[in-house]
Amino acid sequence: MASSTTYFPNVKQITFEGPKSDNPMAFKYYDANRKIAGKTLREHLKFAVCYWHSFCGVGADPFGSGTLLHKWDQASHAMDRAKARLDAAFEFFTKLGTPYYCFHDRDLAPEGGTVVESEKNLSTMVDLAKRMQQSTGVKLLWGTANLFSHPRYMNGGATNPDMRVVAHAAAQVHAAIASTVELGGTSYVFWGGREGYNSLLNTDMKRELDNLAQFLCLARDYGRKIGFKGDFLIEPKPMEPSKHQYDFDAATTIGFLRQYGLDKDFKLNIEANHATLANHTFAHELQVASDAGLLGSIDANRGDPQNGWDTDQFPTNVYDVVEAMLVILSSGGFKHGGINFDAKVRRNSTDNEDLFIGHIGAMDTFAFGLEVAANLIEAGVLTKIKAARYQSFNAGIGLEFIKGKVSLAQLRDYAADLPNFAPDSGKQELVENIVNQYLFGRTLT
Ligand code: XLS
Ligand code: NI
Ligand code: NI
Repeated sequence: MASSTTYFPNVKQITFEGPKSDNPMAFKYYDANRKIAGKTLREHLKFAVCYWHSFCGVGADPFGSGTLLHKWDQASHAMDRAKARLDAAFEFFTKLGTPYYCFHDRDLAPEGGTVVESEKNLSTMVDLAKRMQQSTGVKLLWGTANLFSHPRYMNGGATNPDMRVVAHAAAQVHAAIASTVELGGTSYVFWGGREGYNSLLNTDMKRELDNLAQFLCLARDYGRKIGFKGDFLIEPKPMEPSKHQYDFDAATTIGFLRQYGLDKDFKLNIEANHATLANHTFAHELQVASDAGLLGSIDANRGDPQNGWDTDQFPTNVYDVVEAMLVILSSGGFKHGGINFDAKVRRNSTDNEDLFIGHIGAMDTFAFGLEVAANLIEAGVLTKIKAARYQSFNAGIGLEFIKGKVSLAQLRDYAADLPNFAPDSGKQELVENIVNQYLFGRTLT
């Protein structure tokens, strides 16, 4: 294996220097060992680096080829490149100080000419990754199978109309779950980029959804059989690459999981940019998942408000992150999940250090967001205002209504007897100002 300074020679260990530091290569807020509400920031946030954007992406877009010429991509054999990439990845994780990473099977190891060859490539890389994990202490948060890049998946993976392709998808998931278990991953993700359709004229949607559920049952059973105790996660996204993806958003996915009885083993991995593509906010999707008891993990990034695709930018919008952390903390934080940066540097960010800078800013944003959210929760102002809005359900006919003890006719009679009254103010500006007050407070100290 290459020495640990081969790929990012100019970057030293990233450390916490505090809010006054001007060093772009240092944390301003993320102090991993600092405690907030009884837990360290490292434990609360459980940051993960994604393998695909960080080490496999080359900056290509539909109008131009790659701009990022990675040193680990130079060898002529795919397996040699995979090994170099693994070295680069672990050098990056350890210098940045992120405790976890995430991968697709094909990020870690190249596809071979046959199923057996692909499995062999993957298991060779899993052995090497396991050694790297042991020597660095970096852990796997989740693994997944890439069921969207290979041309055979052009009509879908688990929802493909052709049984032969479904079997190929199964072979990949079989190996990817085994690899995740072998590497101690605590979650396993399904993101269905091609599980959807482009035209109803040639698509039997019901059959495809039935098949998807059956496929997920088989994956679940296999995972449990080989000792996987973590969460299976579905990552909703409304579109791209399919015109209509089946896991459109959190509510759609929860309905699907409940319909097929999968909600005991499957939870959701909510991605910020997917939320906005579905015309929701990140916080909305988190709340929907949390209210269903199915918030598993998050893919942290941000989209661009002016365009409609998954730009996967690093999350720097403090306000959105405060709102997200309010939901995450209120729902008890992460158990098997964490915060995976499904984000990439821009195509024209070509310096070797830019990948660090993107992650540093994102980690600082979440550390700051966590603190503001924790302060807001501790102060209890928002909780009090929210509770007060519903106080009419705490007693009397409101409580009876909740308990199912009044009929529609009884409600009608109650309304008929009510004197005229002015509706209560929703106080939206007040709650928004309270959030800002907590944001201002932190930055002024
Ligand atoms: C794509 C998805 C993908 C998943 C993992 O939009 O975000 O990267 O997170 O397959
Ligand atoms: Ni994602
Ligand atoms: Ni995405």
